[in-house]
Parts: sequence; C-alpha cells; structure tokens
Amino acid sequence: MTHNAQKTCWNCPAAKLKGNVDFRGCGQSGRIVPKGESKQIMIECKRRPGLGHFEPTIEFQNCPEWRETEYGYLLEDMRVMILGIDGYLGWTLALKLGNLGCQVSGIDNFTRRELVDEKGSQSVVPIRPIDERLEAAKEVLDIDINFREMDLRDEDKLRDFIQEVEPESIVHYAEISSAPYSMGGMKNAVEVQDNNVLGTLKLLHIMKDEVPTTSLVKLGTMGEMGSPLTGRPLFEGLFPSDAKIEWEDKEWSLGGEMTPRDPASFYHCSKVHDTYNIYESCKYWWMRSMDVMQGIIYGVHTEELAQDKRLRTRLDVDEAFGTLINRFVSQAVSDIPLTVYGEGEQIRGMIPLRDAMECMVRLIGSPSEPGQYDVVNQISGVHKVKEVAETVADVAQNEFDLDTSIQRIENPRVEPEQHPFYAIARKLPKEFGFESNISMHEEVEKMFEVLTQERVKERIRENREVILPETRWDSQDGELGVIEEYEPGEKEMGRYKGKIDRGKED
Ligand code: USQ
Repeated sequence: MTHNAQKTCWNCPAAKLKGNVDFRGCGQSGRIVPKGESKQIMIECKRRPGLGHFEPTIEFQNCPEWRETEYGYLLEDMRVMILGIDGYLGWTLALKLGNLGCQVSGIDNFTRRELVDEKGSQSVVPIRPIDERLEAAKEVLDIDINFREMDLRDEDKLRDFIQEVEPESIVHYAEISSAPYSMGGMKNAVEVQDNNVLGTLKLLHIMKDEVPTTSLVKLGTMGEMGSPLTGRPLFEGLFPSDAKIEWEDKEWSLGGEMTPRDPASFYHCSKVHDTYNIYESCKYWWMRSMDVMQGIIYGVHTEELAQDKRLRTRLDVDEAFGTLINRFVSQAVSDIPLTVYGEGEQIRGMIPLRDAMECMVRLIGSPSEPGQYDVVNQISGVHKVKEVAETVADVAQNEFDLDTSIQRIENPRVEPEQHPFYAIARKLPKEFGFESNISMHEEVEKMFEVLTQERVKERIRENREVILPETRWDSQDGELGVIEEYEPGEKEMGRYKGKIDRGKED
C-alpha cells in the first residue's frame, strides 16, 4: 500500500482545529483533564468547508483532496512554498513539484549567486537569471512559479507573501550551506549564523501566526551529528524508544530525547541551533516539522532538469560551495588531481540529487502531526572519501577516457580522519516508501556527460584558481602541502563496505 494512504486529517495541513483546542488535554502531556471537560478534537476542512465540524479521521486514500502519485498521495494542487528557490536544490525541487501538479511559489535573495561570485567563482553549469528560468519553466513544462525576491529575514515581506499564498507546505532551503565559508573568519561566521539561525527563527514566528497548520520541511544536515569515535549509532535525530543509558548502576531511558550533536563547523552549528528552535516551536505552538538530515549531495540530473538547457540547476565546485563528489568530477574533467583531504578515511552519508528530490516529495506529502517534530536521515549510501575518489577516477578513465590522478592534501579541516560511522536511516524506507536504486557509479557517469560538454569544461577551467582548498579551520596561515600523489587503483583500499542500517525487514 502507498506509504501515506492511511494518514488522516490529523496530518493534513487543510484541517483546521475547531476553536482554541487545549492540546495539553489530548493525552500527550501529564495534564489531568478535569471531569466533564471534553478530550474530543474536532476539525473543519479548509478545502471542504461544507463538511462542517467533524473528527479528524478521514484517510488520504478516501479523501478527494488527496491524489495518488508515483511518490505517494499529494494534496491536489498543493500549495508548496520553497525558500531558497534559486539554489541547487530549490530550483530542482520547484520543477519536480510543478511537474507533479503542485502550485509552487518561492523566494530567494540570490545570496548564493553573490557569494560564489565574490569568491571569483561561478556555477560551472551555466544557469539563467531567474526571469528566464521562470519563463523556461512555463514554456517547457507548463509550470507557473510564483516568485518573489526577498531575504528570509525581511519579516514584513515574508509575512505578506505567506499571507497571500497560504502555503500548505513550506520547504526551507534558504540557508548559507557552506562549512568552509563559515570558517573563513568572523565576518563569515556571523553572516552564516545570522542568515541561517535568525532567518529560521523569524520564519517559525511567522508560520505560528499565519499558517500554524502548515508543515515545515527543513533542510538540516547529517553533519549535525558528527562522527562519534565510539561508533555510537547516528539515530534519526531522537533516541529510539528502547535506548537507555547506564550510570552509577542504574538504567535510564533516553527514548524520544534529542541525540547529542557534534557539529563540524560554524555552518553545521547553525543547523544545530535551528534544530533546537524548530523543536521548541513544535512544543510551544503545536507546529509540525520534518527536519531532514541530508548527507552530502551530488549530481546534476533529474527528469525535469534534463528537458532543456535553460532549466538546468547550478553546480558549484569551488573549495567553499562545492561538495565532495561534485568537486572530484570537475577536477577529473579539468585534469586536476582529485583533492583528498588528509588520510581520506573520512566516512560520510551521501545521496544523489535525484534521490534527494524524491525523498522531499515523499516528506511533503506526509506532514507530521500537530506538535510533532520529526527527523529523518536522508542518505542513499555511506562511503569513504578516498574510495569516492577511486570511483570518480574509474568512471573518468573507463567511460570518458580521462586520465586522472589523486592527491592527498594536508587537511584544511579539524575533523577525525579515521572513525567508525554507523548511520541509521530507517524512516525513509519504512515510513515514507523510499528505496534508492541509483548507484554512485551511474550518477557520476551522468555528471560526466554534462561536465564534459565543451561550454561546461571551459567554465571549470575558468574556476581552476578557486578549486584548491585555502580555508583552514585552525585559522593558521600558510599553504596546504600535498602529502602524496598516486594513481587510481594503486593503493590497497582496505575493503570498506559502507552500510546503512535500514532496519529489520518486516
Ligand atoms: N573533502 C575532501 N576533499 C574535498 C572536499 C571535501 O577530502 O575536495 C572531505 C572533507 O574533509 C570532509 C568530506 O570530504 O571530510 C565532506 O566534505 P564536503 O565539503 O563534501 O561536505 P561538508 O563540508 O560536510 O558539507 C556538505 C554541504 C553541506 C551539507 C553537508 C552534509 O556543503 O551543506 O550539510 O555536506 S554532511 O557532510 O553529511 O554534513
């Protein structure tokens, strides 16, 4: 059965609770409901006011407002607002949702374009100005996107836009998402935390006032949890119900509590601050949110992006805004030895763009319940950095006839270079019906197809100066030396088999 077929009005953003419901009486807290006081919760449907007041028990599969798609049920013409719609993920998701019949709106202040430009870099996949992107979306895919230029922190403008659109889901991508950028001195660190933490905090207040039943799907990061040297499982944000701690001969339950965070940069810290602010808002105001702990993303391909050159999404490969695999592929294309930092034994959860977009659609279609702060670990595979370099070099050599070497550079970051990694990612497959069928090899191949196009290659070459790492976490000056350079296949890899814990099969 479709994963969200049996969710009910209780999860539906169109369900408006009748009157001032005192949730403290609904069994989720220790408050004792005085005799004679009713615990029954009634709702009105904003989409079907004719129904009057009723109990929130209609299942999505029986509600004419919910329609079945390849990713589960979605509200008909669902109004989804994407914050950060001009970015790598925002633009890609806008096209996917538009194609699925959602009414897409979005904001952006073009920070990413500006910061990349300031760095002397550019998206190596050429992208159009927003007006042309919107026109192309209309012309090629027949999607009308309601776009407004604004900073997330401009509370008046944001409030007006949210009042006007009344989104049923808000996807929050409008953050500065670079760890190296955030470690580039006081100005950058403050800018990242100001943009990310205050932007999110303002958004939460506005949502509480204007659209309290709307679900917030917020992009967090696996990096919030770090990589504990004990090998402790990286649970999905909260401890599972059977987790315990033993202390001084006594056992204590940890179930439902937030797991410890161990962020790896001031950027990752900003996501942790967001997490707590969102968690608290759900608790105080009965808002609902899904915090998405996404691994390192890579790729340039989705069905929609491939339809027309004007629809492509950006791809950054510089030291600050490029992520691991995107950087390695561009390095292979421009004959730069792949830049493995330190030992290269760092392990991370990773996910292709296509998979990440599918997960987001599934999450948008399955809102949390009122008051529920939920978390998913959004990853498709777990890999070691130096093995990723081997995979990229292998595709470069065998499919595209590109000779590639690998260099180990002194690590600009302060991070463990050898550590266990035990990622739990049970919810997306078990509760949201997601199953990844894309191998890294296959996705990397698709990247090479785009990145070896002459125009893109030329832009990567123009970016050469900003590809090597410069930003050091330890704040020291001085160039980062090359530890060694080697040929792919030359090293014993130690047979690391990254595994994700997707839970027991039912
Ligand atoms: N690394 C290299 N060579 C490079 C770039 C990175 O060896 O050229 C290493 C880094 O030292 C690190 C790992 O690869 O150990 C990942 O680096 P990254 O730059 O791909 O990822 P990170 O800085 O952690 O951040 C990226 C995104 C961020 C997202 C995060 C997910 O920029 O927005 O939150 O991935 S995660 O890593 O799971 O936290």
